[in-house]
Amino acid sequence: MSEITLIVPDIGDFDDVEIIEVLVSEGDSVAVEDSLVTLETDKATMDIPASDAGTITSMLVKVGDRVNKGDAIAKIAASDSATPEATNEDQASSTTDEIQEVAEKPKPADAVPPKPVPTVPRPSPTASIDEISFSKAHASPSVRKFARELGVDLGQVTGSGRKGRITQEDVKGFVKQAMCSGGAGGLQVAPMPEVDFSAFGKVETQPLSKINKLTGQFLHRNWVNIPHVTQFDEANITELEKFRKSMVPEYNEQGIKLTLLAFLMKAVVSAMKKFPRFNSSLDITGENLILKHYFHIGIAVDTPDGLVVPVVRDVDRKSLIDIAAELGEISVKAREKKLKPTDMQGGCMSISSLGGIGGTAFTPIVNAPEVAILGVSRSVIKPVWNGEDFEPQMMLPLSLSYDHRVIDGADGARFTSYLASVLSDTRRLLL
Ligand code: CAO
Repeated sequence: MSEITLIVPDIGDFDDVEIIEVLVSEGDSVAVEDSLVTLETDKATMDIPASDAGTITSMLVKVGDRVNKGDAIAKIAASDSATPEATNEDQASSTTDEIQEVAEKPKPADAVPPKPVPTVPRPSPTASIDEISFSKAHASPSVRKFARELGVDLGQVTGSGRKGRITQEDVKGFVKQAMCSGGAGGLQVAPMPEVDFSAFGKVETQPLSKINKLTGQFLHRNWVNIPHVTQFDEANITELEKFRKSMVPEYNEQGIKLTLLAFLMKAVVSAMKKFPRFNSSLDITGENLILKHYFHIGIAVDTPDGLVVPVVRDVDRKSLIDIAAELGEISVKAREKKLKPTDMQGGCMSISSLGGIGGTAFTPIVNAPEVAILGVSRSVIKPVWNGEDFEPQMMLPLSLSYDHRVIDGADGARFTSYLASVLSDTRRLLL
């Protein structure tokens, strides 16, 4: 058995290309063409395949390293079927043709039938693969291949890698979740019956918008997978509204609409700092909490095509006025369909404000992988007992939904009580 060094082949005109994923480790057996590492250039990601088969004896690279043609990736003890006579030069002269670029063309659904995987019980992770969203998903060729083998629609998988890239672990986690929710002990629900509505009167069929379809899948997944609890509360915003309204004309002149939402975002961040579990996510195994030290807030925006949730970053470091200005910009961008996918990623907690529309309370669905969402309804003037009299006070209804796997009921109530106290006296934001 001979030792062979696996190297980076000819990767075209790229220099110093970063390794974003290492797909094998010491002791793994690899076959010829198995992917070893994933590289990312400005334009695409590419997998580097093994030129020989064998068992990896040492890995010579790690995530973050930058490599060029001819650099060593790993050493293997070549197996019998290997071709020991192949030299490094032979490997280096293999062309980029061998490397699958990420910009995979959509294929007809029957061109690449997902292989049945006996270990995954019915129902399969997805009923069918949406080829368009699959092709647009941000994932390396090896992850695409892996997803196809399991019949996973990458369009439905949330990426945990850099810039939202989907990793092999994300695909495994998706399958695991599908198994838990669909397998023995999981949800066993009868399918919806098909109804001929025209039998009861005149009807018309309207196709759902792309946003409606994507949001629908996402909300359904979150609703089914997350044990939701909604905590209701009220905040006395009489003083806050007096102050805000006194400032409105000054900022209107600068084209900035100083709405309640900017104050709410600041107050939510203050509460997240006090209760850090609200600024966390469960990892893909469901066994660890990832606590975040940044404060990005998603805002649900109602558009003619459906709901989108752009994210305002670093709310803790921005002034109320900067936040109000940014809110104005993202609302316009959302309604003009100018938001980029990255504008909607990285949120820590979301706010859904229906205050401009109406209602007294509602139960928003957690925007996973976040663990909580604050719903806000229309504020009303109510008589509030001050110990001696009833006083008219402006009360804001709060509806906080949270993931009960991460947040206890007591903490849910503490969070809204604290939030209400901050909103009733915004000087607390300075503390
Ligand atoms: N109580 C009473 N009035 C309120 C209010 C509240 N809680 N919140 C806002 N308002 C008022 C505003 O002051 C404004 O009044 P004027 O026009 O007289 O100034 C009016 O309602 C409209 O506000 P707005 O909608 O322009 O601004 P906003 O900052 O409150 O909200 C945005 C911005 C983008 C969140 C909102 O336009 C929107 O799209 N909301 C819908 C979100 C949604 O669909 N959520 C459902 C998701 S399902 O979970």
